[in-house]
Parts: sequence; C-alpha cells; structure tokens
Amino acid sequence: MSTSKHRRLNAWVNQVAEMCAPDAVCWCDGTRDEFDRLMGQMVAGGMAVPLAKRSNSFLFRSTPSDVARVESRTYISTSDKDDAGPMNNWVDPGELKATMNALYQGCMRGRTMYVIPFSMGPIDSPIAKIGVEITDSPYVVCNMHIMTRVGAGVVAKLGVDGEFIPCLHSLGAPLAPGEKDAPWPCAPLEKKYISHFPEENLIWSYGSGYGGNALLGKKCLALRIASAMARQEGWMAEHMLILRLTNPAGRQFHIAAAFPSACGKTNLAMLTPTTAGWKCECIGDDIAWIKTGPDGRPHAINPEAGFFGVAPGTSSESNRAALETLRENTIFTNCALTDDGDIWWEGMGAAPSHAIDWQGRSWTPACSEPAAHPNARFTAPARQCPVICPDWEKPEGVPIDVFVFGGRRTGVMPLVHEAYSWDHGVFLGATASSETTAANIGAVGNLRRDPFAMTPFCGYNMADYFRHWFDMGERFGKYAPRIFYVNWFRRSPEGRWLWPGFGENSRVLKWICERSEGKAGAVETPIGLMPREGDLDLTGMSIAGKDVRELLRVDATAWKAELPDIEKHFRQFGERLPGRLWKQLEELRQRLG
Ligand code: SAT
Ligand code: MN
Repeated sequence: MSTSKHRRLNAWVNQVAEMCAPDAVCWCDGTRDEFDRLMGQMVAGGMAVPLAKRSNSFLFRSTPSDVARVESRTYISTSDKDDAGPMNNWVDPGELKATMNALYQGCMRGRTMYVIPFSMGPIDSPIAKIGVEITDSPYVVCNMHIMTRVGAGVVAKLGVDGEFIPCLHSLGAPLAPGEKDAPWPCAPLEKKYISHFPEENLIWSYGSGYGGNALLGKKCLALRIASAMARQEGWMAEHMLILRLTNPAGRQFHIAAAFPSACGKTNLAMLTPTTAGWKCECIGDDIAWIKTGPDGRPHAINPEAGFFGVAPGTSSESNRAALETLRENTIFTNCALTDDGDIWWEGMGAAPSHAIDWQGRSWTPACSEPAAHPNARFTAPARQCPVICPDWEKPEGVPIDVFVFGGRRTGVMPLVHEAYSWDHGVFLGATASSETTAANIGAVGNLRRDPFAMTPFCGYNMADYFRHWFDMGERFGKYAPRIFYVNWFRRSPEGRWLWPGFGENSRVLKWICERSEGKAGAVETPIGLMPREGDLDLTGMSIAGKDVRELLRVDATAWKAELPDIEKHFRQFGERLPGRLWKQLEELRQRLG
C-alpha cells in the first residue's frame, strides 16, 4: 500500500507497476525491520552469506559479467546530440525510451517491486534533493538504506506535491512461475542500459545489479542528473571527496578533491596525518554538492550517507579508519569468504590459508587469480567512521578553501603543483588525465583524459561544464578556492613507487593549506607553482633526496610531448570549447619554451 499522498508519485508508481508487472509492490520505510526482513529473505534464497565475524554484515557474490559500472552502456539522452557532447554516449530520447519500454514490459514478473523514497543530503539541508527509486532488487534496497536517507522523513518532506527525481531500475530478469532465481540476477551486456534524460530529470536503468548502475542515487542522480541541474541553477555537483584538516593552531581547512574512481579518494578522505599536530576528519568520500552560502563562500555537502568503497588494498596501514567503519552493519560484494566466516581481500594483510573466492570457488594463496575481485566493494554507514567530522551532516555544509585534482600517472605529472589563477586551475581540471581502473568494465591501465574526474559522470556537454566552472569562479569572486593538482602514483624509471602515499599525503596537504593562507613558499615553473625541496615538511620521513627531486621534477620535454594530446582533447569540443582554455594552452606552450 502506498504511504504517500503525492498524486504524481503514486501515478508514476502505478504506471511502472502496470508496465513491469511485478508480483507485489512494496513501499520502503528505511527501517531496521525492513533491512532485516529483506536480508533474511536473501540469506534464505542463497544470495547473501551472513558473516559470523561481523554483526549484521553480509557477503554477496555477483555474476562475473556484472562487476562494475558499464560506461559503454551509459547514455545521456538529450533532444540535441550536441547537448550530451563528445564524451557521452547518446541515443535520441524517443528511440531510447522505445527500446527500454519494450525491455521493461513484464520485466519484474515473479519479483517484488520496491519503491524507495530517498534524500540525497541531510533531509533538512537546503542543498539536498529527493529521489524515488523503483527497483526489483532487494540488494539495491539494502544498499540504498546505507548509502542514502530512506524513509518517513523523506515522504513527509515530499508532501503532496514536492519535487522528486524518478529513478527506475530493473535487473531485467523476470521469473517464470516456479522458476528458481539466480544468485545474482541480471541481463546480458547488450541489454544493459544506464540512461539519463536530463531535460526531464529522469533516470532509467536496466539489466545490471551492481554499484553505480543500480544504486541510482549515487552516480546517476548525485552526479549525472545533478550536474545538469547544477549548471541550470548555478551550483556544482562534483566527483569529489570532502575533508577537514585542522592545523596545530586549531585553524580548519576544508578541501574538496576530485580523482577518478579507484584512485584513493576514500583513503585520502580518512587519512591519518603523519604531520605533527595535524588532524583530518572525513565529510565525504565520493561526491560533493557545492553552493554559494549566505556568506558568499562556496559550501559543500556530502549528498550520501554511506561509503561504497573499493575493498582491495584497504588495510590497517592504508586506511585504518575505513577498516573500523566496516566492523558491523556492512554489505560486502565480491570479497573472499574466510573459513571462520569473515571477509578478506588482496592487500588486507596476511592471506588466509584457505578461502572461498568471489566466484564461490575454493581458493588458496597458491591460486593464480585473486580471491577478491579488483572492484570488490564495501557498503558501510558513514556515521560508523571513527574520523567522521562532527559537522558532516550540517545542512549548510562546510566552506571550501581548496580544490584538488588528480589521477593515476606513472610519469610526467609531479607530486603537486598549484594553479597560477582560477583560469589556470580550470585548465588543470579540464586536462586531468589518469590510467583507467577496474571500477569500469573495460581495459585497465590505459591513459585517458578524465577532466575533473567527471568523464563518466557529466550529465551534459563537457565543454559547457568547463564554461560552468569559469562562471562559478566569477560567482565565487574573492572566495574562489585555490586550485592544486596532485599525483601520488609517480614511479621511478625502474617502476618503483616514488611516494609512499596514504598518511604521508598529509605532507602535501599541509603545503596546500599553508599556501592557501599565504604562508608556504613556492617556485614558479612552466606548469604551475611548486614547493621547493625545503617547502614540503618531510620531517621524520625516510625518503631519499633524489626521489623527492624526481617527484618534483618538471620534465619540459615530456610536457611538450603532452601538448598535442591536450590539443586533440580540446578539438573534440569544436566551437563549444571556451576560448579561455585555448588561451591557457597557449600560455603553457610559451612557458615550456
Ligand atoms: O559503482 S560506482 O560507480 O558506484 C563506484 C565508482 O566507480 O566510483
Ligand atoms: Mn566515485
């Protein structure tokens, strides 16, 4: 029965139920009872494994074809193709809807259809937005409980005519009468569609049950649709972590940092500083919604309520706070199961002598394949994080002092550099590059331009997004955050990591914060402002001087060799690319000599 008195919502739910033909419709209330009931059903059905070692925690194993986002099947569907731009897949809305309507016919047969009213952002925040996801996956419901705010408060805020973003999701795996369900139902790749209609703030997803393809509040709403809304409404939806650093004198700095998926955002957001007297607190690990506050400064909220983090590599050395967050009430997907009823993954610590791998097969350390999938994930409530910032749910958000961009680059890109100006900073974001990771289905390790870490997440033409950044710079005026670019992933010619990363990244952040207060020194280089050797606090760190010099080296020849690729990247946008970016490229060319 509907608990909502919202006519448009009820009408949409009825219409979807008619089309998808589920056996039952269930309105979700976000309660612990609901979570327990759905998990109980999934355990009984063999889809979830309760973990003896972690209270209220469960392991799921997906099917090997459904292990990550599918950028190749993700669409921005606008009436004019140019409004989606050259970095998005596009199909005409009429055509895409016809295709998907045919797929949706009867697609929930034999299943329950769940209606999930959720808020992205604290319900009382002026920056928050409401979505309603319809799904036939109880796994999605339980994940949405953790990742968003679900329930009565949202329904109350919606009232009888409140705005909401409809998000329709189906696994695309109807059941015939009496047919036994698969452990991880989904549709084959060529039937998967992750579709966005930004002109009507609508999301239609079909055929995948994994992560960003299925938890529609995250990438689909909070980034693709929200980025398009933000441009219209004069704010920003960014693929950024948010953290607070407090220096020994008690001064707070808020940093928003954009890195592609699986490049260490969660680890940076929860960092344990090695710089004496500095403290780090996490506000968010993936998405920032940024609006000008009444004081004129940019304020950011984390629209999410949980972390959907990459599991492999997470250890008490790399991210102790994350491990503590996962102690209970956590959903694990595609991790290995140990014989004593716990989870394990590569890079967690000593390998168990025996385990069940992510595909349900017996595994020992002698096996050639990893026990956990490289894109195995945990879904955990943010409030469980021991370094969560006490202000993380403040409705007005936190004031941002600094933007940081980055990616994975084994060469060329130094440890850190600072933009000369807002325009130069937008240029750094627009030309950001990174090697691809397992967070998307496709080749891993390929270098690509990933502007602002938004390549897979920008809901409109990226050239217009660049222009929006210039506009926001003007809107922020004297409060425009300083802009930096970092690279933790540079290697020596022999292939050794030059920088230890993790907690030691606080040394770079310290320099960044001190630059923002006009304290730390820097030297002008062709690519931007950089610390001289003495400007970085390396006290107590064992790193060879030659490695530091290599990390901070600007190789003009290698940089000149990048220019044609940047030019090619810019050219794909044609006339739509802001001239201010061409000007920046020209100035870089001249500084490189
Ligand atoms: O699967 S998600 O898109 O949510 C994770 C990621 O790629 O960041
Ligand atoms: Mn992400």
